[in-house]
Amino acid sequence: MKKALSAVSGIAVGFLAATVFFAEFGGSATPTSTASSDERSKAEQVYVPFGEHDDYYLMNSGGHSGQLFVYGVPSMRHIRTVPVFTPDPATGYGYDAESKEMLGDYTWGDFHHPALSETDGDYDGNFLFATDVANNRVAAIDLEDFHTTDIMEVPNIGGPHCAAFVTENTEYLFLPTRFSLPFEDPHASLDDFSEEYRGVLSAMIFDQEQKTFDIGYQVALPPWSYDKARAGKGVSGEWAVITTYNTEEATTNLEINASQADRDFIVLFNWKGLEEMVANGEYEEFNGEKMVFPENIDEHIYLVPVAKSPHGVDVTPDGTRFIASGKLAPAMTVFSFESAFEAIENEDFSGERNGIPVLNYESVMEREVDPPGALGPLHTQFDDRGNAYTSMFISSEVVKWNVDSGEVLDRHDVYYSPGHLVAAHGDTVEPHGNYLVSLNKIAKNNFLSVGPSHPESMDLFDITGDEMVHLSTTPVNPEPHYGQMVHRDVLDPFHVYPQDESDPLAVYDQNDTRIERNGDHVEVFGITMRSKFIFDATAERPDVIEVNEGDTVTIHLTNTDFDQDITHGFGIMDYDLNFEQMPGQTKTLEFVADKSGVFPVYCTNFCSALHQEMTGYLIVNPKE
Ligand SMILES: [Cu+2]
Repeated sequence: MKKALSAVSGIAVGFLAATVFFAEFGGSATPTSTASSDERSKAEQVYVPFGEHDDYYLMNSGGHSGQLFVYGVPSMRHIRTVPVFTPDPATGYGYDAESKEMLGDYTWGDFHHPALSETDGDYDGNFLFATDVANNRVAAIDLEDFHTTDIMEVPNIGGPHCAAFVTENTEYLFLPTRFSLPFEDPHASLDDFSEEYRGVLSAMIFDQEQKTFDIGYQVALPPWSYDKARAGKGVSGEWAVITTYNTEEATTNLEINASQADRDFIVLFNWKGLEEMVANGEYEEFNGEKMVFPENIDEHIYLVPVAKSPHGVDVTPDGTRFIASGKLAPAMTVFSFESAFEAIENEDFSGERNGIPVLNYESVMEREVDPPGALGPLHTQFDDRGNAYTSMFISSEVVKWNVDSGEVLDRHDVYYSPGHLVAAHGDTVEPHGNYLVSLNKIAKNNFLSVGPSHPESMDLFDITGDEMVHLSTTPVNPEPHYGQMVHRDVLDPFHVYPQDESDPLAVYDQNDTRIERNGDHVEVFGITMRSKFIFDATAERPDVIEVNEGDTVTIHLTNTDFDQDITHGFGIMDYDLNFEQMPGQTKTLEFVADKSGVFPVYCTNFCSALHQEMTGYLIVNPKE
């Protein structure tokens, strides 16, 4: 495994190069002019010399921007924005026919927790999954080209905040939801919340060959809010855990009313058992889905009491324990999966809620870890030496502690108010134990002021030693709810779309370019290449499309520059249309020519010395 080794060699190379760099440009690198040698060594650790690449990809959710942000670690440089739930003119996502259909009519999404696909409990680099809390959508980003490949709107659910968390071999992604909604009667009154509402969990399946989602089954959970979820690993591989809050079933002023009970619950369920039940036809058809009702079965779904209003729940790399962090209780609670299985076996229950057995807290809980003065524990990541790292939202720090003993080993401030932490492979069976990033909600005055709205921020830590070393702080696009840090060797993106002779819309030879008219439908089969558009090679002006006002126009374009990084664009002035076209790619634009006149078209993505000449015209003749 590369991990620590590459970090160490990276530091050594970085040190050499940085020495040269700082020697040459000594005066301009302001922070070093007054920095101690200790500070310089931090700078060298995050410096990636020209010609070298970062060790890790950090893929952060972009919250209500609906986008994915990709950074390099340790440099923390922003490398790419990938649009997922939101249209993006820079790439034409949401403009071309295929992505427009995928997005539907939505103009925003609330991208929460990203999850990489896994094989044997570690990232396999194939896909990244995302959920949209605002519009009940789930998306897959293909990591071969870093583009969104499928989006599905999931019925019956109310904001998949807990998602997406995948099982060890990406059998399922679970989408438990933040809001409970009316179940049978879509207009059921809030007065009847406890009887008429449900918080539905959706077990999603992703077909990696077809690159499409499907729903395996759904579970009609009690009318509570579901906050975070994790799939088990190894011994707990067939199980998953979800935190709940508002088990008070309050319908207003949740700040107070959902914080009354001393304990909420973790839902512990056996996804494999539920899968087998559903395969045997033991479910009820509900609104087109296979729905399981926990109160009607006597196995597979249990509740574990937990300190009030928990937020995160995380599973240790070896899969033996799950750790809940109570945002209103200052402790991390360590639970044993094996004790839970034993309690289930022995029916060691303290009662039931909504028809679901509640396991005896004392039997399942292993220890409560309560570092003095540490407030607001939220999320936990892991290293490769048996240690856990938990973010403290209120006391703005990371606490490092040993999972086996509960001993607190180190604490370090972050700047400020951390939500999630993300470590290198930090939620897999094999964490790398070298880098940890704190995703902070607040930056205050860390960066140049850009007005009243301050950026969020990321703190990078070196966690290879006994003490965490703070390396850098970086502004970050809002809002990173979570991230995935994956080693660069796991991914292998391609650079040019392969020629696809079976695609009837693709044109690879200038002689095949053409403009076809069928009634009031005009269809263009054209080419983009350095440095021109060819819509019809036989025409007097091959770079002109002439249509009549009111025509439906379909333009298929193929970029025939099969060269790395020769990307073109296609923008039509005054028609609010633009897309990016990567090497070898075929894309389609569809619109109604509802304005007459002469409209320049041009390449929007700088491509060559004669990029400025890469133009043409759309001529729309007025109605007679
Ligand atoms: Cu171009």
